[in-house]
Amino acid sequence: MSTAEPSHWEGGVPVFRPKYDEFKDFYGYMKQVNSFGRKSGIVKVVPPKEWLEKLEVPPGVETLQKIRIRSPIQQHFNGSKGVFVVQNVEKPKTYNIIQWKDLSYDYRLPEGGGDNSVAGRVPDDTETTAGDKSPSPLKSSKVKLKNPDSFPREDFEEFASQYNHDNLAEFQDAGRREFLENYFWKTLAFTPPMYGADTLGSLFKDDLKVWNVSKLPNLLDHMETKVPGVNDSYLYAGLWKASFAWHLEDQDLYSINYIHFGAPKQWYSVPQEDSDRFYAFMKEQFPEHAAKCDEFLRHKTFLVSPKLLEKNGIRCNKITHYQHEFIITYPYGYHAGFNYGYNLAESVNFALEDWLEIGATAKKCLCVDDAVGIDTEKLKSNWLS
Ligand code: AKG
Repeated sequence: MSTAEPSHWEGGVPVFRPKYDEFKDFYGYMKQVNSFGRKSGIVKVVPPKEWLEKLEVPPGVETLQKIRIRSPIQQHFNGSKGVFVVQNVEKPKTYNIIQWKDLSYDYRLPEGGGDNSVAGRVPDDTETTAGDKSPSPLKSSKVKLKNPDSFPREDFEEFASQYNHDNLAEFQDAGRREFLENYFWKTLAFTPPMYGADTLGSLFKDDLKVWNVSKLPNLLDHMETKVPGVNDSYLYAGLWKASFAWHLEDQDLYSINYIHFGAPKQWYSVPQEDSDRFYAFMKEQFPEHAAKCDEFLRHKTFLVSPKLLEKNGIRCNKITHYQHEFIITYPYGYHAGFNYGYNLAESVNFALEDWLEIGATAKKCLCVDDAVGIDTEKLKSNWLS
């Protein structure tokens, strides 16, 4: 079998820029990059322009209208010095995308850092800068309080020209990103971010046959039922500081994450060679939780900073994931991260043949009764028949 070569490496993460001909066969391409991801924990795939041209960019009014962010979580972080436990409090509220963007103005990024930052420079009056007082999309402070289903089509027509993050350019500045990343780890416990995570749905058009996250050809097509987030895609509506704690996927599956629009995500991954040492380190940091459940990291509530991991001899890869790019996560590749601001991503699990053995021996967390349990023998026989 042929192996694809990364175009370059970033923070220990291989980055692939396939030509459309190599890219179009999702399953085949995943096999070609597998040996890299099975070592680095995650890889980035930058899709070719021919694929991007097939997408609805910018999203049409109907697409924007159908987005719903249901029961977002407020993430309360407890801890200090790079070690945190998150408590997720579900908010019984539904937002449409206009309301979600409006909410992002309550979760502004701090000023500072970088060559082009607002610090030490007066912005001209045409630009929207982080931390300034931009008007809300529909010029009303009551937008958030309205019924998400009551917005007329005209509101979405107006919003269609401003659906994206207002200042994407700032994330291209390495100094600005470094400032924000350090700020994130220093102030994580100060104000609880909001995350619209795990909402069933897809933003891909049904007729997209190539790399459509909601219908990727893979082994999980042979499952007999749809399991939300596992073989049915989830949408993730991010805001500044909204985080995903260190974890492996359910039953140690693969996952894929695509940012449709908005601010980037910061990702961290532990190379599989260090995963046992990482687990032992996490046990030391969170002894009470570890004593109650061997699979405590599946609770997705524990964050430690990359700096602390490195200080303790555990390698931590890192990469920034921009809109219109994919990150793939691999079995035994612990990963974590956060969002740099308002964005919308889509993610799902998948499996290659080599997962059958992995899935058969994956350990389950018994604290929750709805832990995913795919019958790998049945899947194998469905797949072979
Ligand atoms: C995944 O896609 O596998 C993740 O862990 C990231 C989820 C997120 O974007 O919050």
